[in-house]
Amino acid sequence: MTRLQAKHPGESEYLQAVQEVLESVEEIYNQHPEFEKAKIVERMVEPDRIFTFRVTWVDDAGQVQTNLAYRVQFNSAIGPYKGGLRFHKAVNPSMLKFLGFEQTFKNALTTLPMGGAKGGSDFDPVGKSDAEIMRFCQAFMLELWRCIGPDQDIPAGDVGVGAREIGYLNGMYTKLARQYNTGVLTGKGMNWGGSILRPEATGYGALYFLQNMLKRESKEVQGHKIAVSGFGNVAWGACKKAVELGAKVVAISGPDGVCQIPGGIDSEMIDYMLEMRASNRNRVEDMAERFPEKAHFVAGKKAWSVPCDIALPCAFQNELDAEDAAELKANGCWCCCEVSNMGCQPDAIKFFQHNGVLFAPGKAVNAGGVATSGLEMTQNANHLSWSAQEVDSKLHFIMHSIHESCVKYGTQPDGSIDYVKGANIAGFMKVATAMLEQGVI
Ligand code: 2IT
Repeated sequence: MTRLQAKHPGESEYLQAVQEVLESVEEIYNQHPEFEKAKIVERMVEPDRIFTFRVTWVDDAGQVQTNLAYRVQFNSAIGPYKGGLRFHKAVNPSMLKFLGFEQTFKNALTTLPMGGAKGGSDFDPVGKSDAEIMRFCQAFMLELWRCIGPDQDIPAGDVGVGAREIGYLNGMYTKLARQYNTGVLTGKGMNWGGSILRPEATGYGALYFLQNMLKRESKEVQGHKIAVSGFGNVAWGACKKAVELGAKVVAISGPDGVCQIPGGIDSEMIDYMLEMRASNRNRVEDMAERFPEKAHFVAGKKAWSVPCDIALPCAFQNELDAEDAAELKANGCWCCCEVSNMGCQPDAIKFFQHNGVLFAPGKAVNAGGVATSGLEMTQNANHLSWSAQEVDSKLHFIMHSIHESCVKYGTQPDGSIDYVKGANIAGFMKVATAMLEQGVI
């Protein structure tokens, strides 16, 4: 780790992600001298390559704007590079390296043949018009298109990149490549190669994983109070499925504060989350203004301040710290299912694990999103169009398999499951074995 720190100065998020995995796999790694001999860890912690490019575009005021953009192709031992694009003002190489590293393990857990990648830009969508979003996406694709392809690297959405952005990106790709290639991006619209249920899949998959966790404890989702952070695509899908399963979502939060919803979120409010995301205003207070009789806004507070049974971080990395974890526990929370990538800080995870709060990490919980991207790729390659029931039953199966993998590798001597360890070891074993079998490259 010390050598890695020296090689990646200041890349704290990336080092945080690597540290967690190395801690989890240390024991099993030491039992496999062939991994050590092939220097699997030293190779696995470095991305295969990173493309860096400038994106220049013109805003609505006629001003020329320049952003930085990247594609981190992390690991392709088990399949073509696959992972989302993030548009957010804080995007930098360290963030995309941590996300690409996590993606490699997550994709390995899905049971599907996909390698790991991540990309994006420090472009800030907040306050941008639709026309500005389109011009930025087009300028971004002008560079990215040479790095991607259906058997090479298949990007998708992430924070700040949803169905609208994938549309603009795909339009420009088609124009540049002079061929309609359905398999180059996932998260496409339903009329042009997209998979039914892809928009919902990350949130739905998270709730299916939660169901598997609770079943082991002879509990169920129904009747419990859930606090959710965020109001983007992932939070939206999680709320939809939580309500369908009979839970009560009592809080959603944003960068400006939290909306308390004592009666539980309803379908009208869930639909409104999509408008909030599309508006690029990035404020959760809009929900309380639109539904004053149902939601109450508290400025500067997180969702974790609202008493609940289950916490679902669905927004951004490191969004839940040790203090939040203690407040949740003190208010009666007994389960935290991390939906955002690396949503909980290491101290918060330790607190949950040492205080009897069930915890599962993002790379297991949120893998339903990329798994359904994989299902979209299969449909594209075979000119198929599966029904919602078909996709949903495959998603159920995949989330169940991921849970089984966590149980296989994460069962502790006392019978409890360390989901962090389980997910990391399961992902690691698959990628490490594939790397070993394919030689030193
Ligand atoms: O973090 C993730 O898994 C995603 N943003 C989805 C990636 C994908 O390729 O669907």
